Amino acid sequence: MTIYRFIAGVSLASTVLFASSSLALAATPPAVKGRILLQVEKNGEAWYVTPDTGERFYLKNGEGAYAALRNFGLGITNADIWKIPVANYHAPGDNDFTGDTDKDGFDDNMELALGTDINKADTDGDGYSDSVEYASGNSPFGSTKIPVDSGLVNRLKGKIVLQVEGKGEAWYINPVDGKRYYMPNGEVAYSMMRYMSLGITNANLSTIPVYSKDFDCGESIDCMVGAVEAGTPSHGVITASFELFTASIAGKYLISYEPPKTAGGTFIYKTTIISQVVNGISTGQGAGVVSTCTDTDVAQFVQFLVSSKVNTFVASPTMVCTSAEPK
Ligand SMILES: [Ca+2]
Ligand SMILES: [Ca+2]
Ligand SMILES: [Ca+2]
Repeated sequence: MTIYRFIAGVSLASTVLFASSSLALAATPPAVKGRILLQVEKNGEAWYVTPDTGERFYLKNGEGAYAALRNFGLGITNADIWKIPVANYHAPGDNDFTGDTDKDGFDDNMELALGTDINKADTDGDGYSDSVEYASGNSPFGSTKIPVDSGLVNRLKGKIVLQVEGKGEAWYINPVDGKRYYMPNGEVAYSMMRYMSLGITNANLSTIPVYSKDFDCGESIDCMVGAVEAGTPSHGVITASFELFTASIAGKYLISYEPPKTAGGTFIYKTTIISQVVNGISTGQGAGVVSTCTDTDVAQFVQFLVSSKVNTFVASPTMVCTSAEPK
């Protein structure tokens, strides 16, 4: 029995998809739905293609990947997830790698998610280690087989599932092998998804529509930056303190972004004050601005978002916006 254990040093995509640049695509081809694509002609940017609508979402980094897990994740019961084969994967660059205490071939992180004993190589004491049991389709908890449900696996291929009866553990169902890959956090998810990706040319990527529903970035500025760079409508919460003229301001703000509807069009961003203190006095909630920006180069807005992360808002000379207090 071979236990596959992917190790560090694996570089970018192995296969370039649609290498023929003359191929014109009318819609997202089924082969890329649920897959991760890597832009090999740029800097290896990674995109997740939604399995249902075939739209691509930009995975900027680990934070972006974590946001994707939360937004795209479907709840799954423990009874159902048990019917999906498990892949044994240790992601390159997994900084939270907690090792394999009992040396059974499964990292502790993975065992905690699976419910096997992290201190016992052979949880059920039948002579076969925990990872060997899963790899051979046997239960590590007793003398039964894992009841793989191929119909369920096929329905979930390319999807991200979250264990609603557990701690929200996230798994990606790889459409290539129909196995579930555990993603304990955004960094692991990001490196794992890149590892499993397909290379794609810029021309072919451009035929796949960008994710168009409002994307909830939570408190991740990196996620919001990624969404804005990609042209996905998005919102996120910024916590910042800054000086404006003679005022010291600290607050929590909801910021939303609507991309231009057409090339060269305007984009809109809105702020809503969740809480704000000016010179030590609370100004309450709700007030904010709606800005229609005539500069189509969203790089300026991205710069604003990035600067908010370190509380040094950069005023943009070229991002010209018409702002109004909301009614
Ligand atoms: Ca182990
Ligand atoms: Ca074990
Ligand atoms: Ca066993």
